[in-house]
Amino acid sequence: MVGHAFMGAAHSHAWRTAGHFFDLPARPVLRVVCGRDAERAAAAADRLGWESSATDWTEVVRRDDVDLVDICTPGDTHAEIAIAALEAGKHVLCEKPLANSVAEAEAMTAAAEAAAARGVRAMVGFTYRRVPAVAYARQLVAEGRIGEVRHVRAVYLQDWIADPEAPMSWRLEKDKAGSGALGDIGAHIVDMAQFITGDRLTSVTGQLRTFVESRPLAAEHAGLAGTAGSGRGTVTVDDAAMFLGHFAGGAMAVFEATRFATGRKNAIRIEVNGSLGSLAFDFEDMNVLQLHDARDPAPYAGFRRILVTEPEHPYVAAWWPAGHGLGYEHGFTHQVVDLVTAIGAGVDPTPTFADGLQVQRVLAAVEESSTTRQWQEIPS
Ligand code: 4PW
Repeated sequence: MVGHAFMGAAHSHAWRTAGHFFDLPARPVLRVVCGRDAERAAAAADRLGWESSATDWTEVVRRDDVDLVDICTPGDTHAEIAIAALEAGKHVLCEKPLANSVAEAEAMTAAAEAAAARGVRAMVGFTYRRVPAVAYARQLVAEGRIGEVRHVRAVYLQDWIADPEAPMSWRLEKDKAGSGALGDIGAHIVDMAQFITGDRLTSVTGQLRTFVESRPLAAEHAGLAGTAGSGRGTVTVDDAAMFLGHFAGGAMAVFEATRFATGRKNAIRIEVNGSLGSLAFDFEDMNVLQLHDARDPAPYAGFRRILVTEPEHPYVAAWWPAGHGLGYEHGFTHQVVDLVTAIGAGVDPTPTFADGLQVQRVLAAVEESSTTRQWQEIPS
């Protein structure tokens, strides 16, 4: 694994846990974790359960005792590491968004497709697809439970930088993160909307906004929180993004991604309205999926709250008895399960790098439309 901060901790937990609950075709061995600073990488190896640590990823991706490279670094390094790993014959799991630009994502997808011909697999980490309620929503749409999809309303709301004195982080620097709320969290709702509907965005138009352009530099950072140090830095990404979209199948979509929604911590809310009913999900109540059946007689009609903790629901049978619930980390565990299962079966895991590239094209089109104020087509 390359990188060992917030995502590195989430992925490590998943690698350690997956085989305890699911039958995997291979047993993950946490061989080596890589970071720029030797002392911090060694401490991370110890804390997160890796056998060893290293500082040079170019050596790590070539090691004979490494079969898979998990990329948990900021976006500016994804393309270089992923392409080198795939060329060295290693399977790759890469955090989202796939890259910082469409050009990088295209190069990564080309490398993944060349590697697939040699049996080497690549997957991008859109982990919220693997929340059972989200996977179940997709299943219900695919079964025709809500009929023809007409509206998708998706928001991703956080507030960790709403305070103008919250310190800088790599997530606020364009050269490291590629974009701000748009790529970091907007990418998730684009992926989730396309995943749940089984459809593809064909055009978008939107706006980006940076509310706070100067912030204290960080003394240190852990997860999304940091403590302010001395000096100030410039925010070079969007704080918030909103956009409209059209789906190939005819549905209309509204998206909003912001880190300035005071009081909202990780509110990923998606509502899908179809000709026969509606579905609604909120990550802050992640074990629940709401379903409205438009065929119910009026006196009884309304949204029903389905507790997605039954063994019939996606992923759930491997865990706890009904009603005992799952959390943020389980999506990452399911990601490992699906990846290792696909590798064992000799098939491409999803979302593929091509899926990541398509999301990247949506992000780029939103950014472009924010300047041109025109609708932008998404090339298929
Ligand atoms: O899901 C989100 C991520 O994609 C997390 O809440 C934080 O914001 C960490 O990175 C992004």
